[in-house]
Formats: sequence, structure tokens, C-alpha cells
Amino acid sequence: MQKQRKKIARLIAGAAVALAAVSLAPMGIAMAGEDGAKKAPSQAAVEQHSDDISAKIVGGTEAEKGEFPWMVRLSMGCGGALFEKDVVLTAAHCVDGSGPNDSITATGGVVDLEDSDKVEVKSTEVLQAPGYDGKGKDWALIKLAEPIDQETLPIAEDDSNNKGDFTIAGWGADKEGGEQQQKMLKAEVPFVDDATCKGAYSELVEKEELCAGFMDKGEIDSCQGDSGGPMFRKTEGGEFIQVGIVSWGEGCARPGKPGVYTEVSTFAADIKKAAADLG
Ligand code: 4AZ
Repeated sequence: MQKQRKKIARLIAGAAVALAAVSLAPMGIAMAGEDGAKKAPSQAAVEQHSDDISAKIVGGTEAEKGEFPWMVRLSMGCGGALFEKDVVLTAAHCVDGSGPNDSITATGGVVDLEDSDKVEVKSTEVLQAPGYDGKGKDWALIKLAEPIDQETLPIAEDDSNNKGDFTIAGWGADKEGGEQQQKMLKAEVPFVDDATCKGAYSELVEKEELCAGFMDKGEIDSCQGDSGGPMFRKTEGGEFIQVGIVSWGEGCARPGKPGVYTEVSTFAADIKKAAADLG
């Protein structure tokens, strides 16, 4: 899976170039080919739902403008969340190491990436999680040249919100091997406990990753290009809080194969310190 993840990350980067060149051209063919053999068993299940008119993120619906103001799309083809107005929290596998970096553009303030209200800001620096080696620790920070004037998303500092139903959102594929989306899609997925998720993925790093999805039916999930985006929920006090970062999974929305997310609470102290230390 580690190799597959790295490949996926490379494909996303490649896809972003394609995206820049041909706007929202399909990137699904390369993706689908990538794990062609593994895909076969659940292909029928995926196709069964492909004519469902509500089938979006996978199995989601369009977000409202302003509904999730912290959401950003990153130019390498990932999602992210505003941790501060000028700091984006994303996945380590979306970036290429740490250091000064002006090659990433963050787009914020919109649901529709073609909306003229969009705000585009360049990166100045990237911090990839220290010790990241493709297994766990899938978080990174991107410092922006200017703030994006939108509400930020606080991160979970303990595991008390690692339960219940979560919201996922992004501009990634709306089905396995599908196209990147011009409009942000959102969906709700339930928590999957570590023991169940370990049964699906023996390589799961339980302290560093948490899982969500519908074990029985699949159908609703994050997918290629949603990586780096936040998984969040409301606390008992009614505030949105980020509990996960879209990280990986076997395919998208396959029964028995939930989405895997970086367990934000595990890294909250590291993330806060790293953000404070950015230039
Ligand atoms: C990806 O490559 C990706 N179904 C994101 C989420 C999932 C699989 C792949 C989970 O960005």
C-alpha cells in the first residue's frame, strides 16, 4: 500500500499538470489503470451506482458557497484546510519535502473553481511531517504568501471527537477512476473503529490513522484528488473541528474498504508547533 500511495501521490501531481493544461480534463484513466487488477472485484458495485444522479465526491452532493469556508484546492491536485488564514493543513503525500517553496497555488473562497470570486495565493514554504516515510504521519503545512480572508478550521486536540459521523469535502473524483470536479462535493461518513479497519487494512497505523466509511455498502467515500482535505465534525458545543486529513484507501467507496484519514488529534501538538515555527 505504501508504494501504491506514493504512486497515487505522483499521479495526483501529474494530474495537476494536466488539470492546469486542460482545465478539468479527466484524470481517471491513469488512476483506474493504476490498480486495475485490484479494482475488478468491486467494479460491478461501483458501476451499479454510476448512473445515480446524486452520486458525487463519491456519493455526495454539491457544497453551498460559504458552507465550509476553510476549504482550499491546491494546484498539485489535493485539498487542504485553512489552519490559519495563511497556513494550509494538507497531507504529507501531497507535497515533496520541506523548505522554501513558491510552486503551489492555493485557491480559496469558492465552491466552484471557475467562480470569479476565487482567491488564489502562492505558497512560500512547505513543512512535511518530520519522519514521514509513506506510512502514517500523513500531514503537512503550507505557508501562504498572503492570508486568505476566510474562517479557519480548528484541529481536534484530543480523541473525544474521533467518533460519530464526519463530513468530508473536496474537488476529487466522483467515482473510482473518475474526473476531478469543478464544484466542491461533500458527504457524511461514519467512524470505523481501529479493530474493524485493521481487518480491512493490516498495514493501518492505529495511533496515526483513523478510518471512516460504510463497511457494508461502501458507496460514499473520499477519492483521488480529495487527499489532503479535511474530515471534520461538530463538537458537542456545535463548533466545527478537524479530526482527519484525507490520506488513502483501496479504491473508492468499495464495500469493506473504508477511507483512511490522518488522526489529527495525535499530531495536534506537532502541527501547532510547526505552524508557529513557519517563516
Ligand atoms: C487519493 O488518491 C485517495 N477512498 C483519497 C482517498 C481515498 C483513496 C485515494 C479513499 O487521493
